[in-house]
Amino acid sequence: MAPTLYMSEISPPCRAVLMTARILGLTLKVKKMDLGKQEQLSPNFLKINPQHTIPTLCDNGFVIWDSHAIIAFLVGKYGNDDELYSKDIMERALIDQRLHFDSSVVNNFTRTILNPILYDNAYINVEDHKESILKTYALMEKFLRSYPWIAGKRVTIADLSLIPSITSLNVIVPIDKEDYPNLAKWIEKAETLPCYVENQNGLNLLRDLLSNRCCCPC
Ligand SMILES: N[C@@H](CCC(=O)N[C@@H](CS)C(=O)NCC(=O)O)C(=O)O
Repeated sequence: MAPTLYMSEISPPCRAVLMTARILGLTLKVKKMDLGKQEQLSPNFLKINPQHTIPTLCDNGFVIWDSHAIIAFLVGKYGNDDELYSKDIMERALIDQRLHFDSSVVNNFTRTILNPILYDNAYINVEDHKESILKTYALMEKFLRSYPWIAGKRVTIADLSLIPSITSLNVIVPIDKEDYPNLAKWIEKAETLPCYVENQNGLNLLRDLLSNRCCCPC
């Protein structure tokens, strides 16, 4: 039976799971959640995930949440090889470092900026977030100095995780190609991946939503 994914396309970590499933050729049974209606707080969903976050995956009775854990699980269970998540100790350590960077640094912005918009119908002031977002771009630029992809010569789950996060930030504070050439190139390459379509849909929704919710556009 296909694993069930509780998700919303607008959510960057959900898009990371959709991209991973697409690259693995895995069909998911998708259950869309409306965070605006707080569906994640329904008693039924809380029984599945008491932390009430999406993405959440149910695979034959096994429940796992947090996109980073989910995509590693999907590659381990459904991947034909370890291309996306190397078993080489050093290669995997680098992938893990980038995943934790996404989880602890980049996702902070998507949470701080997007949650008030999604849950409270709030407006955001881009200027309040610009400096820290630019610092994140500067770090990504450095990470991409030695390799074309974020953790080496080929696409890994670290790219699949960071692509939705960074492209979402790009909607809020556009990435200047002159200042961040490696980062801009990485996004251009990401856009050519067949699985990118899974990011594009949600990104379009996000762009529409943010177009009338951001003050002080930069
Ligand atoms: N680190 C988590 C973040 C998950 C997360 O915060 N998801 C948001 C949507 S982008 C959510 O479910 N918010 C609902 C809530 O926290 O109640 C992941 O990567 O899955």
